[in-house]
Amino acid sequence: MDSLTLLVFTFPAALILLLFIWTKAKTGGSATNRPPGPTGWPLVGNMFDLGDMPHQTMYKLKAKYGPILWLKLGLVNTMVVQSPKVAAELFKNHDIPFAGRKVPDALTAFHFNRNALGMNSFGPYWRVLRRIISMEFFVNRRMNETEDLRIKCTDSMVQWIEEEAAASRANGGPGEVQLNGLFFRMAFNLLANLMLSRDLLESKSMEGKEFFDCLNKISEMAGTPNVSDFLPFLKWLDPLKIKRTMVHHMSTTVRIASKFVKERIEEKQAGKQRAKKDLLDVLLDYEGDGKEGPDKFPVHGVTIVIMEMFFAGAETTSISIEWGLTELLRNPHCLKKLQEEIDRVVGLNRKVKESDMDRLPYLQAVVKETFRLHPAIPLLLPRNTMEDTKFMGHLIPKGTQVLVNAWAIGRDPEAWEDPLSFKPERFLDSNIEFNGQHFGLIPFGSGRRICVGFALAHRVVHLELATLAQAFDWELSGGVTPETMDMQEKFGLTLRKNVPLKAIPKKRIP
Ligand code: HEM
Ligand SMILES: *[C@@H]1O[C@H](CO)[C@@H](O)[C@H](O)[C@H]1NC(C)=O
Ligand SMILES: CC(=O)N[C@H]1CO[C@H](CO)[C@@H](O)[C@@H]1O
Repeated sequence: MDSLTLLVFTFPAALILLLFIWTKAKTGGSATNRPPGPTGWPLVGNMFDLGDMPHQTMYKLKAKYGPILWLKLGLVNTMVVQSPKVAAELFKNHDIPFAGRKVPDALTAFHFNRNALGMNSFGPYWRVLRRIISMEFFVNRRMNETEDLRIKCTDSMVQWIEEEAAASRANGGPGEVQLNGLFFRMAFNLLANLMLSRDLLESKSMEGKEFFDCLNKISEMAGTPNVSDFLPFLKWLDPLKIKRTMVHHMSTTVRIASKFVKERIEEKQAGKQRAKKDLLDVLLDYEGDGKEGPDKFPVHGVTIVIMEMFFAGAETTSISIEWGLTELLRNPHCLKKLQEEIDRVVGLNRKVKESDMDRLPYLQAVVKETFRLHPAIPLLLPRNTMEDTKFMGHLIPKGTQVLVNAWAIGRDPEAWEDPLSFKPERFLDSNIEFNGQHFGLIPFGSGRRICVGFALAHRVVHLELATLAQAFDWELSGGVTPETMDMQEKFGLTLRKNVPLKAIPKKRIP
């Protein structure tokens, strides 16, 4: 019997048995001083109550149980934070006890979790790695130096869009372009330039393409939660073959990434220096102070961090751009207002650049409104409670998984007027930012574990949306109208658009 068959047979049998015993375990409630939550089934808890849109189900449960929800996902105690007030309490007053990470089983392959920044436990290794990456790479000074790379990758994206439109017309089509893949390519290409000083897409070698394909697959898989994450005793079965498939793609990615790292080490040994340090230089040049963290980052560790930046940055950035453009097409008056602003401030004779952003308040409002309704990682990255913690009158045991429903918080009717409508105007007279200081808008999280790539993502999303609005007028095709556009989501670690956005670009600038 293979493991799947075994699962299929043993699972229902166990369930039926437990139904007979009929002891619906009470998971929430005051007896244990846990937050309130729905009663769970024995063993599986609330795992199958959440459906395929867990963020939406949790949001609905808020009406009944309030802003702190207690769930049992298999054997994993889970606390879900669903209002700005509770998020503020968590990040401002209890950040450290909740600063660990819950690691999905699939990400233990290749010790990914022990080497990556985002999956590492809270401690000296994480702290040193985080400090180096944020102070020596994602700082504004360094980001300023790499604007030319973002402009180059943006130009390529515009060119790909034109080429695809032309190809469609050449085939007798309307000139329609499916955009998600092009946005992902742009983000991937940019990360390769910034992290590795390599143009992986344009190089003739197969490596770039192989790397791209594997990353694409892994990003997809990392989001599928799996039975063994919640019922750890099934781990050895690897019920859905997640880990095995993951390991396969991951080993290719590790192989290619470690080759890049080794080549760089050889270059350094040969005394070659580059004018601008990329992330790989920053990681390899690091030397510890002997007080905290390692003396050097191990080669495997560097390889994993480089890979991680691609997972963390490519898909999040590209789906945010897709959702943003989708909202602009669904609300044509917003696109028009944005284009008027850009025409007034920048004009049509030159391209938008990063230093224009301060003078484009409506663009900034569009980006905020996009992040409010479509946070790329709807439940943020799962935190792990490092010690028994008293939180707002509840006792949260060590090992509890903490999810922050940024999607629900962005739609909280107490925090937002008319929360379901896309209205960038709401931000024009407000000082709300998404930098983790305003708890009604936390697409990048907050506290010590806030997104380390924030500065980059901030620049890229503004620049791309501005460019897409400046360079093109957009039309829908195939009988789709702004009113009938499909807005369904597809849940994973990231929140994708279920039906990819397609539109016809009409060139505005000569
Ligand atoms: C629109 C784009 C992005 C969004 C919405 C986003 C969102 C997030 C969120 C919600 C977290 C978890 C925060 C928490 O636990 O409180 C996170 C962490 C992280 N992000 Fe991003 N991110 C984006 C782009 C990027 C980029 C471009 C990079 C790097 C190139 C990046 C690298 C990371 C890393 C390494 C972490 C883990 C940090 C840690 O655990 O210490 N992200 N991001
Ligand atoms: C980065 O560039 C912007 C303008 O493009 C400038 O205002 C800012 O001072 C620069 N920051 C640093 C740290 O160099
Ligand atoms: C909970 C669960 O079973 N999640 C996913 C596990 O992986 C498979 C295949 O990747 C998905 O189809 C399941 O939804």
